[in-house]
Amino acid sequence: MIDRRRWLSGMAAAAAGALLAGCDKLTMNPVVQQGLAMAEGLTRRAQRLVVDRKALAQEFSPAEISPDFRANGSTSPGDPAYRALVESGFADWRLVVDGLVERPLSLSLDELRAQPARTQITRHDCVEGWSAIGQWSGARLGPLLDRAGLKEGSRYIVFHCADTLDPNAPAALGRYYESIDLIDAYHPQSILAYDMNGAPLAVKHGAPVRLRVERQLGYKHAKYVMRIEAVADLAGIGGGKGGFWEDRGYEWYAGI
Ligand SMILES: Nc1nc2c(c(=O)[nH]1)N[C@H]1C(S)=C(S)[C@@H](COP(=O)(O)O)O[C@H]1N2
Ligand SMILES: [Mo]
Repeated sequence: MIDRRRWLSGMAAAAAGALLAGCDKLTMNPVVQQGLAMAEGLTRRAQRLVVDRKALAQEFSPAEISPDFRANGSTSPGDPAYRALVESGFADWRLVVDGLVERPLSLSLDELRAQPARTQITRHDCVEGWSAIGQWSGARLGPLLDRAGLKEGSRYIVFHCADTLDPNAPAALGRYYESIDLIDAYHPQSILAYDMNGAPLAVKHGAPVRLRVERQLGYKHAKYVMRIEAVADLAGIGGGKGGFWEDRGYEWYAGI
């Protein structure tokens, strides 16, 4: 099982690499994907990882919510612009949606809360080897992107965050950011969460808004989201690999 998982994650990395290299016509071809999944007699679960990107992540009952949900990575960003937002109770916070969109948006927290929403109880899996179950409520990403209107040619959604995780790196590389493709952006469980376990998101968990992208590992779930940018490719963003950790060697597609 361990070998299979390792093989699969290697394959996911290869597929992600090919995607980034622009070979999407091949890797997105269902026949090619089926063929890859059938090889080595993969289990149903493994096939799902490769073929069924639209399947829902498992949801849990309220009784299963973790009493202590660990906070990880940035937990109290010191960036002055972010501190000022915290002081004002996020009254001046705006979520910018721009890039390859017809109608750029700048939404207050109240406006975001008025968007089509979803609540889900899911398990967060960090690559460092811990998991926790929490309830998340937030604006569905798909309807938000439809409101902005994606332009033809947009293929990735980039999440720019407020926190500098690596103060020693040049500015463009020290700031946290993440990216997902349109399959995950339009996945029904992909939300911009503003509530956790029924209360407004705490600073340590990414206040006022963090991404939940439930089919992927923890580092994809960008906290402190300030700006959402639709792009054609990831080359010009940060270190060019699609995320803070990806720029440091992590896989871009971190499917669970
Ligand atoms: N902006 C930002 N988002 C981030 C991180 C971070 O350091 N900064 N850490 C990531 C990692 S590795 C994990 S496991 C989760 C942790 O979320 P939590 O603090 O709510 O547990 O956030 C992810 N999103
Ligand atoms: Mo993580």
